[in-house]
Amino acid sequence: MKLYIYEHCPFCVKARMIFGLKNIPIELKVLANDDEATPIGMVGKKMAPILQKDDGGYMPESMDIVHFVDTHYASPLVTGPVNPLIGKWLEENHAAAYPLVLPRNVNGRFEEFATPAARSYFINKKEAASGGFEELMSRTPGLVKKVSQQLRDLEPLIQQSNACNGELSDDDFHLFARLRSLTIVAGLEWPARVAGYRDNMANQTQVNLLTSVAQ
Ligand SMILES: N[C@@H](CCC(=O)N[C@@H](CS)C(=O)NCC(=O)O)C(=O)O
Repeated sequence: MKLYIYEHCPFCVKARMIFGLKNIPIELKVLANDDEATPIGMVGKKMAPILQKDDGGYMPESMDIVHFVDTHYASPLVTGPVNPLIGKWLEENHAAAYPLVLPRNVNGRFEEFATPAARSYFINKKEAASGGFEELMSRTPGLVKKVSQQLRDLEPLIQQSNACNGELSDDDFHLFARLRSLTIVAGLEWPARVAGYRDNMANQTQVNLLTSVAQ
């Protein structure tokens, strides 16, 4: 199987996680961010992640990929219940996390931005939708303070470092993908329990954190 991804993309992280957790070999193909033709040719839309299955067919949508792989390769692992409080935390965190992470992505040395054209494509598209990156960067101090408080609020919700609700569930895909994105932000305060979960999940899923390119 092949998984088409962008390295910065949290949805792609969710899809990558299930392969790491089940120790299933997967060929990762990083799409250039300005390559519209390849994903449109595969699924009719410019998006990632896209799984190319063993039968040659293509599957988009991160959580569909997670559930497909989980139920078709060895015994299912993602069997635990979700906690609505994790969903609520993710929703509330999004407004502060997104403007912190978005402008930093272009300086993350990701393969999808290897060419100036791919980098400009991303900047133009995202600035049109979310505002200028310079203005977003200027909001850093307040947003870092806010997200650091949210990470403190998250701490009591994490039951185990290998599954936030004690048994692996969809929540782990959404939560680890968000925490991994946040590791591109320098200066956040990570409570010990949240950092332990982040680091353990990175090991278990074989998905790299972004600490080395944090800004
Ligand atoms: N619901 C989709 C969302 C995927 C998604 O929004 N991916 C982004 C990349 S982070 C994308 O392809 N955006 C279009 C673009 O980059 O032009 C999923 O869960 O897989």
